[in-house]
Amino acid sequence: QQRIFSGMQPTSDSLQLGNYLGALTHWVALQEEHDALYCVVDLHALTVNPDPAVLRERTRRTAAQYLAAGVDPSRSTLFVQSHVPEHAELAWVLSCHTGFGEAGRMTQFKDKSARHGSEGTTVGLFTYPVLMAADILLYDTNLVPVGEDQRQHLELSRDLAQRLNARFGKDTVVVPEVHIVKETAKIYDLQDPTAKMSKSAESPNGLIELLDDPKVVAKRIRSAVTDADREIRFDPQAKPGVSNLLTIFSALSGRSVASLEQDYEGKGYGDLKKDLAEVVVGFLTPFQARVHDYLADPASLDAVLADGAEKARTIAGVTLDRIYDRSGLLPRR
Ligand code: AQP
Repeated sequence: QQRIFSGMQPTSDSLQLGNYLGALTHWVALQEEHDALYCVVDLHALTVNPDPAVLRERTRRTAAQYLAAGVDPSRSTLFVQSHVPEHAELAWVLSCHTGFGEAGRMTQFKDKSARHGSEGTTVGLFTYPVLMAADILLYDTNLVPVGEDQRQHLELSRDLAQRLNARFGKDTVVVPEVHIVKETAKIYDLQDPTAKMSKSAESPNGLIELLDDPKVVAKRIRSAVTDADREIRFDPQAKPGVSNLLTIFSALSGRSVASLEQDYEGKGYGDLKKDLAEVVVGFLTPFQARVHDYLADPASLDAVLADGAEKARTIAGVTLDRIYDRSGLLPRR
């Protein structure tokens, strides 16, 4: 069986619809046929210096959202990154194989550091993609399901894997492949349909958070930016706002974009938005109820995570020992 690994940062109380459509729904589908590990990457969230109590709460909330989306702990290994110390240990080794200029070329770092300013930008934000490579390589991962924004980081993981294999022997680590589903690779902000929807968006108005009040979500969809034209047609270049709404509609309803275009021929943007709001709220309402059930029983949630960490460590330990050994570190006795 092919091995899958992916994770999300607990950087917000709620995941957003882009996280769900770009990654989480694919995780759920892939767990059927693969050996999957899904992680709440809390060490990554430290890069933006969160409040400690808030981070702890968000870590549980993120795990609860994975479960509510359908990640099944009897099929997949679900765990918290900091519970498996090998992630941080391998990140150090990989950072010694990463060029300074190479890390500096990461566009997410350039964007985020521009937002935080040079004093607000931590070294952790700079080395973030190296920790991500460690997350992936530790599990001899074959496939990494993510959204389009992670493509460049995945390329770095592949480069690092190839570098390790060239230096220490070709079976040192598995070179991972990226798994990006074209249709939902990038969900856009409702108010700025040229920017990706993001947990840390400056304004919440373009964002659909999975745990938002459904009334607020419906209102945000009704106020989504479209264009002056009246035609409901999928054309991301000319009509980014309408195309984004069609993508979301199609992904959540299972109806193809072509059939939606046909059904809405001659109708107005208001009709499309009203129906889409219903579809989104219809999805969110039971989802939120499931999240609240998981959060109402933190002891069981923590037990699932502890079990996942134990399983993950048995794989991670073997990989780390192999890489330490090939790097020339003296074995501990
Ligand atoms: N808008 C999006 N469309 C499709 N996929 C998306 N992803 C994120 N936004 C979209 C995918 O969701 C996963 C989340 O990864 P992350 O938590 O490491 O953070 P991120 O990629 O930086 O996502 P956010 O929501 O923008 O978080 P913040 O604001 O914390 O940086 C990844 O698979 C990502 O591709």
